[in-house]
Amino acid sequence: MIELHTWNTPNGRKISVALEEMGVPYQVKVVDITKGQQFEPAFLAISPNNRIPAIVDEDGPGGAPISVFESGAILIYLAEKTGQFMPQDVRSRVAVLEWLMWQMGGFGPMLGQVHHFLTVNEADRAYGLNRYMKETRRLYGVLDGQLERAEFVAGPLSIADFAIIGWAWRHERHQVDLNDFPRVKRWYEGLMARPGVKRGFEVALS
Ligand SMILES: N[C@@H](CCC(=O)N[C@@H](CS)C(=O)NCC(=O)O)C(=O)O
Repeated sequence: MIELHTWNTPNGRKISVALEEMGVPYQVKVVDITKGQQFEPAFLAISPNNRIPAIVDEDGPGGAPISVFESGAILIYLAEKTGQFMPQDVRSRVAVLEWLMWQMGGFGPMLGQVHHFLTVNEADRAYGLNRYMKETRRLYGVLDGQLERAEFVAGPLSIADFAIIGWAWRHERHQVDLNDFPRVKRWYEGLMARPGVKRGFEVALS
């Protein structure tokens, strides 16, 4: 049984979606980041950067427990553990890692800045909101272009799709209309119709 330490956010949802799609049993351990629980010593012991998500796998390598923080590292760990959603051959694997890193470095941090600047008072908002909204739309355009060439982001369905959909799930919050990105819309609706993905978004994380 894997413990998933998390909260109801895009980064948290990536992992519940992956676990559901992989059919791995897990137990949710809620970390309420609105109450500062991410700073509690027991959580910092497994996630020293005080951010969700993190996992503890009692049955780690060699049968010994392992903890993993950073959602990208968790997705790679789970793919390697289960042999799912990450191809073995180097070319295909590189494509998955490229799009996973693209999400981790851009299609998440930049979208999160839009969420932030939408909450600040109007006097402080304009420069940041304009900058990050522009970058968010550029990233959606890059994704749309990739999905014109491939059914899923790296070819076959992979952990990169789970990482990206965690954030695309919040498109209304960062004020992106998916009708402006028709291939992203097709990909998004197709993934959201999958039973595993659905369960991953429905499971209670708070
Ligand atoms: N790069 C990290 C980012 C995780 C992250 O930003 N988590 C947020 C919620 S989505 C968090 O735990 N924030 C609490 C805090 O900053 O104190 C990952 O992908 O795991």
